[in-house]
Amino acid sequence: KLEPIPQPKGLPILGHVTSIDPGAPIQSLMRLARDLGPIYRFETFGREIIIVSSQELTAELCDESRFRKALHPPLRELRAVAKDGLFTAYDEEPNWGKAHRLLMPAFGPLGLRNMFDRMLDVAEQMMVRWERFGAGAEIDVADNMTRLTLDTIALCAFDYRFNSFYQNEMHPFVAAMTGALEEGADRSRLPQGASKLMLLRNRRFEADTKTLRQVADRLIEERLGDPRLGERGDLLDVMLTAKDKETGETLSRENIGYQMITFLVAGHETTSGLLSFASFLLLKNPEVLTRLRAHVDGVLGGDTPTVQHLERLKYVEQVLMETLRLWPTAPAFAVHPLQDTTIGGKYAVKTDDVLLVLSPILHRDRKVWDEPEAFRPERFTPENAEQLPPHAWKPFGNGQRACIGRGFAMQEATLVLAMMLQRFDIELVDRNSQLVVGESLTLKPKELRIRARRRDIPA
Ligand code: MNH
Repeated sequence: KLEPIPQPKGLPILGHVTSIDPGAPIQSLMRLARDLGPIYRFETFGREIIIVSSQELTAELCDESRFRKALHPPLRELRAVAKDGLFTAYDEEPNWGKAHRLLMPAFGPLGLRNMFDRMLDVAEQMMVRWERFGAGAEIDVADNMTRLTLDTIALCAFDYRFNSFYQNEMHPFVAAMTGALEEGADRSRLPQGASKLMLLRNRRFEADTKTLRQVADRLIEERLGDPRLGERGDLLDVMLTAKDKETGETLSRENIGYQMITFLVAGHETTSGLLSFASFLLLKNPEVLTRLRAHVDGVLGGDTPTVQHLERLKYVEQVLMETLRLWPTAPAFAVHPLQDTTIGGKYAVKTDDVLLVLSPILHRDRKVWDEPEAFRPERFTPENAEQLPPHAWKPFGNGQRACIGRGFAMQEATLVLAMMLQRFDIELVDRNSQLVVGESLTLKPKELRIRARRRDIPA
């Protein structure tokens, strides 16, 4: 009783490439999922992936005794800059396990607590900047949030200041990173080998990769020569000094460089997108905004936030979780079957198939969420969240390969959103503006402009 996996009608040779908008591949896949249902086979330039987007099928794919992480095409391209760094490593590469074991504690509760003051430092810089702009200025939310999250990860992880709020032009590292990411994304859509012919682009890609590497190497050099090496206990200290218990080994210099690039890439665009989408959704849902404001005032009053406050900012967390439901900023993750198998009771899949979970559609599964398009943070009160079927909400991926920075991202985003509401009344510059979602490796709102007026902070 096997059935073929549905597929869109496509021209031979070109495959289904015509259904994909190269500027918005994820949104194209979302449209196809709406047409074709919770599983479909998709082919472009001889590369084939299977797109999955129901809770039932996703729950099967999240069973780690049957499936393991695959690198989907854009991730494979990212290996050019991040090699066997945590995000782009294959499970069986020894550096994955080593780095995972070494770094887990640094991203755990104690590690995050140690990072709090630095997160606050950068958040404060953005708040001061907005105050100085004044109530009339138009603030590009995604741009500000990207400066914030990049500065935060660099300061917390390596004690390095990009000082993005103090310059118009971002650090050369940022241009190099954006360039490399865009080239990677383009390459993943081209026929295999085509990019090899494009000399100019190749040269730029190589230059960008080299810039990333040089920034990482310089930071490593500086830290190794620092008499306080090992005393800060930040991620760089851990990587340079800690020994993996299982192998007794430290990470190699080369791999540390890849981890640093990984943290900077993985650690900023996603959180920046989250904060930007949250701002937009709040501005379009004034009842939620009002409720959130009251909650924040109740917890913080006029105080400077502390770690203790964060634990009590539960509604902020629910707002962020609901934001990640509608707009998971890392919108997909992929797996391979460990053995040839059948899913959904009727679809045959093989070990070399790439199965892509498309989270924005998964998160709108009508069997799980009523009125899936509605922005309702109450879905994530502990009582309601408990009722959800397994694997219905997967913005941070799955299992042992799930996001190591989840706690980091939630702590940072909770702090920043709470401070924003504590200090400012915000409004859209254009009340009628509709959401335009931009895509790179991640999703983020485009052209989102707000005004921020300083509030009188309650005593
Ligand atoms: Mn993050 C893996 C989403 C913030 C570092 N992250 C993943 C995966 C998703 C993801 C999804 C799994 C990808 C896959 O299976 O192929 N991450 C997010 C989201 C946010 C986020 C939605 C913010 C919101 N991530 C962060 C931050 C950091 C970080 C912040 C670092 C400070 N993420 C990682 C790393 C991995 C990862 C490292 C790879 C973990 C592993 O495979 O061991």
